Amino acid sequence: MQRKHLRMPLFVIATLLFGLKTYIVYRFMFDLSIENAMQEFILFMNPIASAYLIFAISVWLNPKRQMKYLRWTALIGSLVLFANLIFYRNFTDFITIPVLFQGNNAADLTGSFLTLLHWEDIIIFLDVAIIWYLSKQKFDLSVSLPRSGKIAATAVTFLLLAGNVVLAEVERPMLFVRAFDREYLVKNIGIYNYHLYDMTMQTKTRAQRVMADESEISEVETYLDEHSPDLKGEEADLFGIAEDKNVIFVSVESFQNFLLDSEVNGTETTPFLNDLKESKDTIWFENFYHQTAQGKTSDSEFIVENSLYPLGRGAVYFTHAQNEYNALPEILNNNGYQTSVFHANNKTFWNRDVMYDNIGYDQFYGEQSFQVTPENSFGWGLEDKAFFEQSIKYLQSQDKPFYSKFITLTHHFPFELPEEKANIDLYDSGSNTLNHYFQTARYTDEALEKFFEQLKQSGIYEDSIIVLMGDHYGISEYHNKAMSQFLGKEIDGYEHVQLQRVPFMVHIPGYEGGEIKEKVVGQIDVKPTLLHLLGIEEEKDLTFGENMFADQEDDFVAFRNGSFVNEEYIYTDGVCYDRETGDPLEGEQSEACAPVKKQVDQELKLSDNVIYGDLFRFYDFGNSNNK
Ligand code: GP9
Ligand code: MN
Repeated sequence: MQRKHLRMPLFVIATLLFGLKTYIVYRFMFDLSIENAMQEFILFMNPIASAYLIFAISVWLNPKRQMKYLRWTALIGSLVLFANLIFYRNFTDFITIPVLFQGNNAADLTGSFLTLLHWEDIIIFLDVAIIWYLSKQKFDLSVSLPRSGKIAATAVTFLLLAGNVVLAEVERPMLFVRAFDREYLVKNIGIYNYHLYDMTMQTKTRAQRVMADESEISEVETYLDEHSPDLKGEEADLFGIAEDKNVIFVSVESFQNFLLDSEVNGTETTPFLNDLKESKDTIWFENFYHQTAQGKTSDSEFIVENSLYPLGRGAVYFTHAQNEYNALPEILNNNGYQTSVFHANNKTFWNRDVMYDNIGYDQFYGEQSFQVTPENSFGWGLEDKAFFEQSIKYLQSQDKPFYSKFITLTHHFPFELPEEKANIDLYDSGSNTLNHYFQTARYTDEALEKFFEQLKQSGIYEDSIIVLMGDHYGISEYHNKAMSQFLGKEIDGYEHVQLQRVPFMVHIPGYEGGEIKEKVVGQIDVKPTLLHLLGIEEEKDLTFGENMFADQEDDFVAFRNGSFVNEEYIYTDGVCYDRETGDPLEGEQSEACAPVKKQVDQELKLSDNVIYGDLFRFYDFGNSNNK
């Protein structure tokens, strides 16, 4: 084999090109926060280490196979990077294995997909084109090394990797333990090693169910006994106020609190909800937080139904739909309620058909139950106004009392609305998403107003309580710049957490005791709160949330990434803020969050154990539905 000495082997060229390209993409196309020179260096180094890891394996192959291996791995690696970038633009997050198996969702996302493509994405495939071209040339860029040379080339891989891991660990101690923070992982070890890590985690959690045993559920029980206030339901004033009434629960898509009382060019965004929250028949929790993670709407449903935390990776609705639960619909069924869900989307989206069946909903009115025409649909499908209107006849046919959950759809990313249906101007900022956000929010506000009127006309209103809840954020961190223009302030960690507040209103026709509650509460508290209002007292249940009407104020709202809010503090990204002033606490004071943080971590872990180990199968809820 004749080779010119000056020729650089293709695996080295590929390492440099691919590594550099990946660095450019991390640095300029993702929105990763780089705080110091060390982080910058790690970000630069890890793509080169990863690229070398992938390409250096080729030295063990014969020259022809080497070329084939290099061009295909470069292409596959680039596709992985590209898929993550698209996913990131939508969710400010990285792909996990469970998310990959949510194929139906990906297919339904085609409408949003085009808006997530940018012309500069071509960069991702430039090096592939070069590597492909070089690998096909007559001049030979392969290497044939003696065995010792092959071993040496491979040894360099381990050196680079070890260097990377050591630097990452110095920069972020316990990086691998705190895996829920995917951004840290990607920044420090790169997207490819992150995927390897994710695969290992996946295998580990699968094994967890097999390994789980009964003693683990006692641990959860003991923790909940120790940390729940000893408060009998009847002691709080609203116990049973909605007894025997129908419950209409509306999960309002992507609705954040900052929409309430906001204006665009002098026009109110949500006139109906603004009035509703002040109504004498409404109790509005103004400090109510969503606690969802990768499973978005389905996570919010899961939290509300089970008072358990969602998972840090994937959507529980997909990953653990067959588990044993003691969910709200099952409990309501046992108490004489008919239970149903209304949502005008494909029934399999988020694996809802499977999960709903498992947790006991009697009916699911999906897309097939509605008349969807070109006139009454756009974006994600049937528009909210038609959705509510067409649902009334089904509601009337329910046996009373009933519990019906409605999930709206129009106010969903990318928040686009036909011009003639928009009754408020577009906002004007650098973010197209935020600019549109107000128009669809206004549309959904109008749809809710009409829904209330229809409920009144059909005679359902008087015998029902109506609960409205925002499912999760609609404007991700990716739009912080535009958000800070809108709010007129910088979005730091504190503001980011505060932006996770979503509407939670309990409307009780004829109540007249309406008020605005300041208490810090979250989605995890919804299940015990609804049961309290309905006067249902479960002898045995395991819930991480608490009745929002109870007086105790030592509780916290934990987020999936380990951040939390309680009455005094907001903790996020390692900073403890004074909740009142928004100031970060310094010196010794900054330790104030530590004890709560410890409990938050413990609680998230116990909830995970319940899900991964399917631990409720070992617990007797004293309920005929449970096996
Ligand atoms: C889909 C709808 C939206 O059916 O609930 O889901 P999301 O993308 O918000 O999780
Ligand atoms: Mn949603």
